[in-house]
Amino acid sequence: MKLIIAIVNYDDANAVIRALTKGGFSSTKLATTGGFLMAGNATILIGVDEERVQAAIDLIKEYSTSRKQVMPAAGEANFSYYSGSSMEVTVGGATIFVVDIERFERV
Ligand code: 2BA
Repeated sequence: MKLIIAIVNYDDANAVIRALTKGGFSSTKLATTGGFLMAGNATILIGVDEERVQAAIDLIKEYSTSRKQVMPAAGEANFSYYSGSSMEVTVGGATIFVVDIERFERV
């Protein structure tokens, strides 16, 4: 069994989860914050049999849209470590990690 950890744009998260549920996958959504933009995103955890990993990733890919986001200049937000002017970065579709699960139980 594998654990898929998918970081998606907050605005895409519900559509991704709906598609996963319709596809027979169980998932958990966590509210998270990206370390670079310090903006809210969503991390979706999906426990899945190895042979279905690609099917889950295909769904995540289908419902995650890549978009441009602006990193505010210092003074516009609370970025004590960043002093440059505003810059635009391309975010997503999704950042996906797949890790082995040693043990999975429902008790
Ligand atoms: P953030 O950390 O807020 O990053 C947002 C976007 O800013 C990134 O999009 C990337 O285009 C840019 N970016 C991030 N770090 C940068 C840096 N040091 N220098 C220049 N540009 C940088 P994505 O790569 O699509 O990442 C979207 C979100 O996925 C990230 O939000 C973060 O929450 C997560 N993520 C991405 N790579 C990760 C990793 N290796 N480990 C953990 N989380 C990751």
